[in-house]
Amino acid sequence: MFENLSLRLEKAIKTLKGQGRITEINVAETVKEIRRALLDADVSFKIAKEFTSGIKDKAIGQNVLTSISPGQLMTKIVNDEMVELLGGSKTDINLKGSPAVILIAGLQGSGKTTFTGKLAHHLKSKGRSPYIIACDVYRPAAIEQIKVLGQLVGVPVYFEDNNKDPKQIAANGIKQAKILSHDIVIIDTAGRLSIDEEMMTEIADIKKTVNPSETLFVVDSMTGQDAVNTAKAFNDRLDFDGVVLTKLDGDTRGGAALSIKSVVNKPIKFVSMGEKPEALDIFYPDRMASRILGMGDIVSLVEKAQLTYDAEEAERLDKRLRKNEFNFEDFLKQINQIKKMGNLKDLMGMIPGVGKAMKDIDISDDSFKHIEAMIHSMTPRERQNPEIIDGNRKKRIAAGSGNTIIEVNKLMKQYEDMRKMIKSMNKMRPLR
Ligand SMILES: Nc1nc2c(ncn2[C@@H]2O[C@H](COP(=O)(O)OP(=O)(O)O)[C@@H](O)[C@H]2O)c(=O)[nH]1
Ligand SMILES: [Mg+2]
Repeated sequence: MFENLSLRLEKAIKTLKGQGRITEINVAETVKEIRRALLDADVSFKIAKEFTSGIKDKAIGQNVLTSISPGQLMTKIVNDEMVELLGGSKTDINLKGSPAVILIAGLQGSGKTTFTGKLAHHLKSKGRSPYIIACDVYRPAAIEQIKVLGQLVGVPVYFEDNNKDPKQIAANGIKQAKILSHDIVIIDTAGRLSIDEEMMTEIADIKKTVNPSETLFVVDSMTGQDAVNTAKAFNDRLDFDGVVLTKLDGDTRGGAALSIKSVVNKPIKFVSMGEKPEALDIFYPDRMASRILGMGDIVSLVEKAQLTYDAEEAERLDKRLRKNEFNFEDFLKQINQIKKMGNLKDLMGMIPGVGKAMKDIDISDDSFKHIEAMIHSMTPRERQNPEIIDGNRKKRIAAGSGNTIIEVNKLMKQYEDMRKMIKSMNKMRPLR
């Protein structure tokens, strides 16, 4: 789903990789790329522009923690904006009423009838007792289609062969649902190939007659900006409660999904990804965003890091590193910071600076224990001045921590490598 958009966004964010911090200058290129990616995904210019300026505002002036890279921080910012664009949080359908009435509207071919079957299946699996009312009186095959679907999911369908008034059929169906003690009715309606006055009047009349607790607008996501325009037209007339995006399994670029909420200000409630009754998903803006970004893990990493990383300590260490001061006490503190953040294997590759130097070392919780034990066996003076650690001291540290001289030498070498790495890093980054 939305592969191209995902790739483009990933690429845009990658341009920040290797940058020490987010600045007005280096964020500009990324933001431009993001905007282009959105436009190519068929997001309208206005929305793409608003989206990217929101990102820019948030990105500039953000403190980049030493434990995450600007690229990772940017991923988080883009993710948060995207969640907002997609509607914030999940919105449930309103099932009040006995029976609760759900009205399905949309253009012909958008997937209304298929969705009706899916929703019936979904509600039934939740222990409800749905009833379907077939109100597409124009195509003879339509009633047949919904009857077959109803049978497939085990939900009865109300229809009238010789009645051409969908309002009446809907009202009669609801009466019948009450008699049969169904607690939910789903009304499948007819649609035209494009919006016309007659259709709008008909669906508005049905709505007035049945007074639904939930009106859902079904739209084919493959139609891009057209989907958004149709949504607007329907919303102006129907004031619907939620959107169902269908055919997300197809080769859709994502424009409809990303634009619809901000245009009609109604939440997407379901997405449909196939023709089978099971292919219905409740819409979660956050899950969709991390799917589009394909970087859900980075987002949670950044959240975790922001939550647990001791900013003051990081600042202090950063200052020391910039002065090429780095001793075993810093080493120990750094290890503690890293450990606080959880799963080391996941984290190691992502931590710039000191973490990067340690990446090549086999880092598991156990090897940390090793290192910590050795550093703990040093005297404070040794920790602060590693250069005084000579052969005799190494012997003592090895014995004290239950390690061999070889391991102490390895630690000393790692320390030296890190110092070198910090020095070369400092040469590359500007002084503050
Ligand atoms: N791939 C795919 N096809 C779908 C989906 N939803 C509906 N369709 C197909 O789209 C066509 C029109 O669907 P239908 O439910 O009859 O639309 P209606 O005219 O709005 O009732 C049918 O061939 C469906 O099988 C979906 O989520 N994915
Ligand atoms: Mg239909």
